[in-house]
Amino acid sequence: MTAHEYEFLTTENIPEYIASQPELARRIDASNIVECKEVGDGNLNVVFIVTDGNGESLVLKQSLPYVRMTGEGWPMTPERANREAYALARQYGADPVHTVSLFKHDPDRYVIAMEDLSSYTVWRTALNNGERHEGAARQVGEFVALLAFSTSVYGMDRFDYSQAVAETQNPDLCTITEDLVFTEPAFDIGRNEVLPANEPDARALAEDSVFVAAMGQAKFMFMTHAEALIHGDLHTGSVMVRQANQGELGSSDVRVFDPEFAFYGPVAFDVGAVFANFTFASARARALGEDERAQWCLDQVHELWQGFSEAFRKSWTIRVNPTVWDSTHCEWQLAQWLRESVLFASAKMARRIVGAAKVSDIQTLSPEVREHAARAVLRASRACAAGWQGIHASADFTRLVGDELAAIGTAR
Ligand code: SR1
Ligand code: MG
Repeated sequence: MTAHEYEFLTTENIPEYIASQPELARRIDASNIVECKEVGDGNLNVVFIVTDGNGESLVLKQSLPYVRMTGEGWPMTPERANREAYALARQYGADPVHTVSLFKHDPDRYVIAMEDLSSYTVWRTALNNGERHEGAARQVGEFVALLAFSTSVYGMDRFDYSQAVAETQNPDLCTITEDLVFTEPAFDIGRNEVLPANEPDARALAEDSVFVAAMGQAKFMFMTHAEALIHGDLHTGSVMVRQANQGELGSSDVRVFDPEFAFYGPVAFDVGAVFANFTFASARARALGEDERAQWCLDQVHELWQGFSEAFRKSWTIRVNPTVWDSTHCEWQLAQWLRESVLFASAKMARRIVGAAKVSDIQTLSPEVREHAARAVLRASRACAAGWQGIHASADFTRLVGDELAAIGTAR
């Protein structure tokens, strides 16, 4: 018997599983399940949406003892379900409006049950379809700020902070990030892949000593800067959006999910990850000749940063110790995080173009178009690696990246 022997969920055994879990059987009629579909489109887990005859539904997510993307050849601790359950609870405490509700955590079968967000769309899919969810970027910025503040020493007791750092160690999943995001873009161990036309671009990236040095700095920060509980994999595929039913015209509902990579790390890692994902969306639009939309996608960087910095400044009024952490320190911290976000964005851009786990924004472009988009993103990544320390405003990032993406237009 291996350390991780447990029964996997299947469409056949899910009714019995729900019947055995009182917290779930209260929410959905296990004797009258009318639909059970596997919808997981991530790289790691299986995800089912289960619906009963009364229209009640929930989501069951189970961690497998390996990486789903590759199969059993890449073993991976299913304990990640436990990390995710912990993080969801903390995120709910920090920002319930933007967090998916956790119904039940089963540490024996590595299952978490959550609310069904079928009325939402994965943000990456929405962006790929050309949709604009106004206000969504700002709300993601608010989410990151509320989580960062409330789980850092600015917002919590220092003894509780130490305990939280200890409780959230997540070395298996952090190692994936350290390898795939920071090391492998420049040091291929056989998992990288690009179009033949982009091979010179990938080579130039790997031979760029400024990029390599920047990745060394980013990786060290990632491994040692236990600033706050971070989501750890905050891309546009980890956010659900929908048009708000009420409120301002054009406003959006936003929910963040999938925090299995959560741990105490650098706050800017989450911010930079989303900056990079707006860059993919913008590169896609540029490559498709939609220049005005490309600008809108990049403008979301500014929106996110506004949401983040405003929410952080607002939280600052209730910091636990205002002595040396005065308003000067708050502005210093925000300026530092903005620069670091650009550094982390650089890493995230490169990894999704050359590395093992790619993004549909770029991959669903025809090879003739993709070649130009991929090249531009790699150039943007290198520009960020060279220029991150000189960033003073979010507009500096959009200018830096925008100039590289504009080259796609001339290449068409
Ligand atoms: C082996 S897991 C590959 C990637 O999928 C996740 O979404 C993370 O981004 C990870 O790096
Ligand atoms: Mg994920």
